[in-house]
Amino acid sequence: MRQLEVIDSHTGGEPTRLVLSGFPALPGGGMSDKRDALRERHDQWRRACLLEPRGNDVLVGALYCEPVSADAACGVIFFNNAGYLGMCGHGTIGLIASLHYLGWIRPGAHKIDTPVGTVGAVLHEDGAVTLRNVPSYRYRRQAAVEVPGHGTVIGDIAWGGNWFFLVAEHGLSVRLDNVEALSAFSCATMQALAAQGVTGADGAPIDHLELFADDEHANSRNFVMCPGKAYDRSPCGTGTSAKLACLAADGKLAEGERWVQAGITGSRFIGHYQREGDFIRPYITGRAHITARATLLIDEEDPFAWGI
Ligand code: PYC
Repeated sequence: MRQLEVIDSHTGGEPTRLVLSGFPALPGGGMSDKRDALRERHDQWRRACLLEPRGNDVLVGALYCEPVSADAACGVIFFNNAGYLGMCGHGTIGLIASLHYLGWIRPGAHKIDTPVGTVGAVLHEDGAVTLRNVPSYRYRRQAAVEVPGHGTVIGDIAWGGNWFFLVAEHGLSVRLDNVEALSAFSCATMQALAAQGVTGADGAPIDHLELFADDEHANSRNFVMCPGKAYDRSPCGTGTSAKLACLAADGKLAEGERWVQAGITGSRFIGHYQREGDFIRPYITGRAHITARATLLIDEEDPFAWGI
């Protein structure tokens, strides 16, 4: 049997499966080279780890790697049911909580290498984690897309470690009892963005969509659709970063001012930003809980050994 050592956690309801060992060694001097090697040569390991029968569509994987920069605690490659993520905010919070659970790190500041750059994370004494995300920015304001069955949908396009389309006007109730309609609308809009060539910078596909509504206990509530058609149970760290970039660009949130972002399940991230030239530097605070430590077994004779 092949064996994968994993630690599962959730951050505001969104699960992360941290893979400690069992994946093949990845060549390359940088995290994006390693991510490309995993995608091009060893994708079956992502599938075995995350897809049924061992996983499910909601799980986000985090492959623990040796650091590539001198002062980082580790490197990480994030992936999900559909492929690979640039960055993952809830996943970084889950990674830090898992490393703390293992006794590998102590409260304090840590650096983590990702395929889209090195991020920072402070593990607080009370277990909360503050992510210092990659520089983020709004790329386009109020871009239009024609969505079959829904008409013209307007949204901002922003980078927060992944590409997001952020929609304020959608006419839908952003509540947990409406996730079917929210998911259908989000998937249709993402398909329309791709079909109509509405992209991030340099033609990068927009693979996350964010819908907003008011919230009684936060500045805003969101619903985030991820690539792979699973919605984020947390407020989404990279999505909250993209939101902060749009608020900053609109002059609606000052540098250092606190923003409370609720997700569709009611969990919350606290954000603020610092200006860095044309970019903002987002800081996102959340909390993760460990749910399992396990050895996944892969039996080569199992017809579903490498996922469904
Ligand atoms: O928290 O950044 C995030 C994230 C991305 C996809 C799922 N969660």
